[in-house]
Order: sequence, then structure tokens, then C-alpha cells
Amino acid sequence: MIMGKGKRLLALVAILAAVAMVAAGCSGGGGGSTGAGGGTVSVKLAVGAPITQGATALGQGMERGAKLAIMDNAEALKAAGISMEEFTGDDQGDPKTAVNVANQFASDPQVVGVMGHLNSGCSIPASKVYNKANLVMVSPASTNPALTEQSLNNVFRTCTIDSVQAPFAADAATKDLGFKTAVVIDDSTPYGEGLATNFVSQFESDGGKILSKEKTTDKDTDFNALVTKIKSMNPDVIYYGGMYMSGGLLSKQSKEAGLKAPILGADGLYDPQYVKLAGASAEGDYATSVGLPLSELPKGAEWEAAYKKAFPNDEIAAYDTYSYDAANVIIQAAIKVAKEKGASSLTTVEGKKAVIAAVAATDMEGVTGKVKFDSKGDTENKAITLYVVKNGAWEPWKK
Ligand code: ABU
Repeated sequence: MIMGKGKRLLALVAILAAVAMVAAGCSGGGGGSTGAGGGTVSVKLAVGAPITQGATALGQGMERGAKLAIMDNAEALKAAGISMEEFTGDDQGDPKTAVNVANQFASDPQVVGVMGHLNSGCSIPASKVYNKANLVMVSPASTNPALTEQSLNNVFRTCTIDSVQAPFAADAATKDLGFKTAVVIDDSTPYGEGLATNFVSQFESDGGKILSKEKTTDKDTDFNALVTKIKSMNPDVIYYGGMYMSGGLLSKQSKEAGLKAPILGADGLYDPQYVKLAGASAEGDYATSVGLPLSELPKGAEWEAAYKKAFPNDEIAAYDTYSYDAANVIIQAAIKVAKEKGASSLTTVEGKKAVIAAVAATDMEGVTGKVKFDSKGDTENKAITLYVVKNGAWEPWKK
């Protein structure tokens, strides 16, 4: 098409204006573009996790899960007018730090949702902050039942809960492993206490005898006095409600003191770091974890190959798949809202409320299996696997 001088000038002005609009949307400032008009709106998928302190092996895995989910959805996000970046807040596994992180996320309009936190003791107080900000939260790993018993409409999780996990362990202990007596220890966190309570009640109802209930803290590293006390009781098994950092040391110190009873714990122990910390003492220890082994999941092999390509130097940690699915839930919700209301709505209260509604309606086949939430925000996937340490690695024992 041939244009006169005046028309060419007008066309140039129009092009410059369009370029300026797109640039505003891509600048990281968020609110400058409409998305629906062809610009791209910059948003953040927040990840609340322990990165430098606490259960860092699991927390760093959560970050990788979120990054991979964003990479895998790059085209769909772009088509919906969304430029999404992963945005980590390091909660250090500490409830007060988690609330600070939550406030930071809540005050940032670009944050469209939070994948996190890992520790139930962090997720529970942080969830209240997100609720006030109309921000969706999907935890991949916080298993204490109390998280979803607060009647908060913005709270979901892709992992099942400790009132499923701990009774599964108690049934396996009494019915499959033949343990008749147990000492139960918890680390005084909501997670550890919830596991202990649920284990004790099922172990006793199965006919087992609890010899003693003991308390430690999640920061403890010296269990020698406790181990001496437990040795005199000679239990068949020690149930430990806590994380791998302390659990690995408990295993090492108890076996070195001559205790024969294996440690039995939950998903917080199910990490290669547990075996590294306990060394040879870990042989024969047990842990439940949520879901099925990756090798048995229909999408497992394909996902593992993509993960290894993206992160060739990292081991897959217990919650990477659950984090991937949790991030994907938020991403799919953001795409749906962007298509219905325009991508720029994602930075508004109305858009954030729509994201919560879209997450609540999730019904998808994830890497971990079906991802669908009940009215409380808990997953309908209640699979649990019991693992044992054999030849220096966790391997499945019972599903
Ligand atoms: N479920 C493993 C992470 C620990 C927690 O729920 O506190």
C-alpha cells in the first residue's frame, strides 16, 4: 500500500505508541498494559520455601518444580498475554520469617499466587495473610490437617494430610512389620505433633502399646540423653514426627548407642539427606511419603526426563512433583482468568479472586495423578507409600 507523507507520519506515531504500550507491560511494573490489547502483562508466581535454612533440600526442590512448570507452559502463557516469572521468598522454615515473606508477597500486585509453603508451621500463619490479600495459596507439602481446617477459601494443597499418612504408618507397623511396642517422639512443631497424635491413636487401636511419648525440638542435634532413656524401654520401633535434618541424627545416635529399633517417620524424613546424615545407621529405617513412586506414575518418566534436562545437576526431592503440580494449578488458573477478563486483571483484586475460584475448580491430570480439591481445599489424591532404606537409598516397601 502506498501512503502520502501525512499518512506515513500518522502511521509512524501509531506504531511508536503501540511499542510504548508493550514496553510498559514488559517492564516488570505490571500495571501498565492491558494484555487483552496485545501487550504482555508481567506477573509473578511466588514460591514460599526454606532456601538457606531448614529443610533446604526440599525447599530448593520446590523452586525447581515451579520453574519447570513455568517453562513447560511458556507458549500458553504467552498466548494469554502473560509474562510470568518465578519469585522466591526464603522463609527459612521459620514461622515468623514466613509471615514476613507472606506480607511481601501480599503487598506486591504482580504476585498472582503463592506455591508454598513447605512447613505446616509456616503455611498456617502465612495462609491468613494471603487470605486477607485475596491471594491463592497452594501448598505442595504442608501436611498438617489444621491448614485446611481454617475455612479459608484461598487455601489448597496438592499433598495429602497427616491424618492419612500417620495411620498408614501405624497400620504398616502393626500389621505388616509385626511391631508391638513403640516409643513416639515429636519435634514440637505442628507437623511433628500432628503426626505423633495420629500415629499413637491408630497404633493403639491396632493393639500396639506406646511405651513413651517424648518431645524434642526441630533444632535439636544431640539426642544422646533421650536415646539412653529409650534404650532401657527396648521398643520394637521408634516413631519420629519431624524432619530429615534431626531425624537423620536421631537414627545415627540411637544405632550407635546400641538401639536395634528402626526409626519410622513420615515425608519429612523421605530425602536422600536423611541417609547421608545417618550413614549406615539408616539401613532398615522407614518413612511414609505422599503419593506413588515416580516410576509408577503415568507421566513420571516423561516428567523425569524434562526435569533432568532442565536441572542436570540436581536430585529430584520428595516434593518436586507436588510443587510442579501446585505451580501448574496456579498457572492454569491465571491463564483462564487472563482469557476471560484480560491479563491485566491478574494484578487486580477482582482478578485475584477469579484466580482463587479457578483453582477451586481445578480438575486435571498432574504428574502426581489427579489434581482435584475437596470443599476444604484438600486433594482427593490420598495415595501414600512406605519406603525403607536399603543399600543406602530409599526404596518403596508398601503402597
Ligand atoms: N510434610 C512435610 C513438610 C513438613 C510439614 O508439613 O510441616
